[in-house]
Amino acid sequence: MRWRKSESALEIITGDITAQHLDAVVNAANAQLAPGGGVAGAIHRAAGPELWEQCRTLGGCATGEAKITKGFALPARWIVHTVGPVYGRDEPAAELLAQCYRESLARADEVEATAIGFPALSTGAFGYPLEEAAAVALHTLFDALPGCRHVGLARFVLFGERDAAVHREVAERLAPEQGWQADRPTA
Ligand code: AR6
Repeated sequence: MRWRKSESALEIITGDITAQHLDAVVNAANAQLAPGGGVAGAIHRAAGPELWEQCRTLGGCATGEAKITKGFALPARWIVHTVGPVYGRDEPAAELLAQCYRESLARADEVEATAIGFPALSTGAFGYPLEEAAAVALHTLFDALPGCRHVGLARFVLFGERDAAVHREVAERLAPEQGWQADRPTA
């Protein structure tokens, strides 16, 4: 499913973030930018040990910030590492989560990436309820994408059909309020 607003597009698909052939993919990182479980584990495994070599030079990452590295063995040229809020601990959670999406877009835009893939940040180990997180994420991307100089496509890559369905429902609700249109394929 795809939505459009002038030159910008947003897609929601099921898949594996590490397999995306996009300029940049986002890592749901930890504060040390170390290999962990979930998305971070998958990205470090697929990118190879050179990723940790670069990450360890970056001095960690605060909640809501984003830092960029090369993609190494990933199909993506860049990896944007951002640390989402731990639900129930890091406050204000919605603001911090929105900041992760805005900062990730900003890092990708700085290196002139034109397409970026996002996992559902904070919704795994960090415990953010999926539908609440989807509303924050989609509202933020619908708001910030048209302001990017280079990034024209944001693709949400969800691990399961249920997660994708929740994101599609939230997007259907928010898109018209934010001036985005569903891009339905013509037969
Ligand atoms: N592609 C797409 N989505 C995935 C993939 C994948 N390969 N793997 C998992 N997901 P999480 P967080 C989904 O836990 O909540 C790590 O240990 C997953 O089903 O990766 O931000 C880090 O080191 C879930 O819906 O991220 C941090 O310490 C979503 O991606 C901590 O977990 C996010 O799950 C970060 O926790």
